[in-house]
Amino acid sequence: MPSDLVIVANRLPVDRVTLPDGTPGWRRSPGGLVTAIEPVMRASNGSWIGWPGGSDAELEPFEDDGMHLVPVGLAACEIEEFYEGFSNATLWPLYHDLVAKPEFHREWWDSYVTVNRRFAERAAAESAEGATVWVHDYQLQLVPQMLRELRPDLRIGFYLHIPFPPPELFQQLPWRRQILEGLLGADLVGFQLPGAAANFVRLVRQRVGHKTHRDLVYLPDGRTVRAEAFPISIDAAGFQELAQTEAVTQRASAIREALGNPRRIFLGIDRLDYTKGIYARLRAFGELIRDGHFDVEDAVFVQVAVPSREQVEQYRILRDDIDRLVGRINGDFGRIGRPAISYLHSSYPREEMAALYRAADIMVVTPYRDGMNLVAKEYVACRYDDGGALVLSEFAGAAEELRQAWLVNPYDINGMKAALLEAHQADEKELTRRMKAMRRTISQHDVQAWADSFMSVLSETRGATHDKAVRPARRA
Ligand code: GDG
Repeated sequence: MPSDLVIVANRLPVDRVTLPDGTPGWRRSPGGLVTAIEPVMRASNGSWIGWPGGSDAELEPFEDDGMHLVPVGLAACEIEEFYEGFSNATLWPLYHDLVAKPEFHREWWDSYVTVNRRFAERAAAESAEGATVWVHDYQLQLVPQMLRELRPDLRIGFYLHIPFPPPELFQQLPWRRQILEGLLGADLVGFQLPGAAANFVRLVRQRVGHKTHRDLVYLPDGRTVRAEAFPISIDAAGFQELAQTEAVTQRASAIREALGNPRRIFLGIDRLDYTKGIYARLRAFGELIRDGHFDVEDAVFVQVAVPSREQVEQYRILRDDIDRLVGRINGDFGRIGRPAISYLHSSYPREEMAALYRAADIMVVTPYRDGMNLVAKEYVACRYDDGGALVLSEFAGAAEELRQAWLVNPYDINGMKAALLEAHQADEKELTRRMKAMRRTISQHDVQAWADSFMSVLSETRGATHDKAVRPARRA
């Protein structure tokens, strides 16, 4: 049955897996997008279109835990060219300040176009007359325009979860104009931060030649597109509730016990990604031990690195680099039963994440560039005791809201060392003051508020037109 609300995202909120008895089944997949959208979907009975992972033959739509899920298949060569290639080795580094060098390949682009078209066609088929379609993220930037051509009756929103780069960087992309035009198929284009929305509007003016005013773009066909920031958040109450359960409380003490009850536990939890600054933060911690500021008897760093994009070369190189660094730091400073860094290359259930947040005294989040960073917000949500410290990169979107964190520049190792030390030495009064303020922010701006505000602006934006006589701006 066609739906009135359709979510289109690269991934379904479940992964195709082989169960222990050998039969195929589904497992919840981790990741920011899933964490953010799930509660919204449940509340509105919609459909979710996405890739189930793997390259199985086309799967039929199915119901899972109250959600109507519509799988879109990818062939093995599309996983390589569309997903690992154009999405994760071209767009991902380009949109994250060139932290790694983006690769430009024409075959990858062709595959990106093909797969975007498949998603658009699927969305067109699933949508009821006048339905709202919400397209997500950098893998699907052509879908809004393709979908609008197929179904002009739809209300289309697009949300970018990662940063949108300044024109100076975006202009490197050989297909810059096609991407901008793809996004302009939406009625509303949402970003994490106002700066990203401003970058987009400026590029549209310069590169496509449309007239713009503040956050509005005036198209020659009379349509108006709005570009606006909607900083994403988490299910703050849900996290707090989980953190308060007996099981999580006990597990948090068991973790501290297993680590030898050190005076201070530092924690990092990230997908193993070169944008997250894992290497630099571990180096800073290692140097603090070397310089005699910490002793492995009273401080330990727990780093969870969730396996990610393991087929992409840059990610394999990063994994090797971190393995070597951790080995060296533990070899130099660890003692029997007391490693300086407890390094875990694995993913964990939500309960274990909450227990780690509860066990940690200092949460260290140091990306070189991050759209938002939900881990920082989850840590704050779990600190219902108003304790714990957050060390946060200025270059994470979350830094615009969590002003009371110890803000650091991850490129400045000495600055990072100073902040880690300060957070480590802060007294309880200082910790409480900062954490209380951050908790207030998170509880007021949770994921429900995020989704509600996007949806409400989208419903006002749809159908907005302007006088077609508006003259286009000068073409760059
Ligand atoms: C992108 C943007 C933006 C992680 N490991 C496990 C696990 N997770 C969950 C965390 C958190 C989410 O995944 C990670 O979100 P982040 O925001 O930290 O980072 P990205 O994956 O890079 O997300 C980012 C986000 O989209 C949302 O718009 O904030 O900037 O890059 O929720 O808890 N969850 C479980 N086990 C794990 O091992 N259960």
